[in-house]
Amino acid sequence: LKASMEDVQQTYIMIKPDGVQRGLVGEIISRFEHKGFTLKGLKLFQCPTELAEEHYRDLKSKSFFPKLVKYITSGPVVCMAWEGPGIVAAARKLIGATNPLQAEPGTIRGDLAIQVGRNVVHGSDSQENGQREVALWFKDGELCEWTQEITPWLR
Ligand code: RTP
Repeated sequence: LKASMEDVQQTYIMIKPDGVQRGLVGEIISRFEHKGFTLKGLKLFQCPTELAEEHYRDLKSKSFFPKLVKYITSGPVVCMAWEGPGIVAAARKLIGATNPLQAEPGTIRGDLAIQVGRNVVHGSDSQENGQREVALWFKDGELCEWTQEITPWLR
């Protein structure tokens, strides 16, 4: 699918506990804000074990699953719903490869992390998961409708 301004999507972005502990919240939010995407939901949240397990249910069989759940529940995370054209793939690009040592410089993980088990941020990997994860982490009424004055060169 070619990227187009009409292809408006939602994605779930989460700053993981290491990102919060290291004081990277502002920096990470800025990357998405500066790109021009629209923030629809935002909260600091202590994730319960059951929710972490549900979020990462596709990884249940992996050897690192228990460690992953422990990591995600080890301290507050910042939950975000973002909207914009082609945002699911674009956000994954901004975030960079899962292993921060393989992530390109200029990406969030490429610039800010060195360990796969401490890779500071999550982004939905498909449109379907974007919808699923936004619904999983946010309750009704926690998302906002608003329009942004977008400068003509971003249209
Ligand atoms: P995320 O879901 O967090 O955005 O990450 P991803 O799609 O880039 O990577 P995925 O394969 O879905 O893995 C989810 C998270 O599990 C941790 N992980 N640890 N070998 C390991 O120890 C290992 N592999 C993956 C990472 O925190 C990864 O982001």
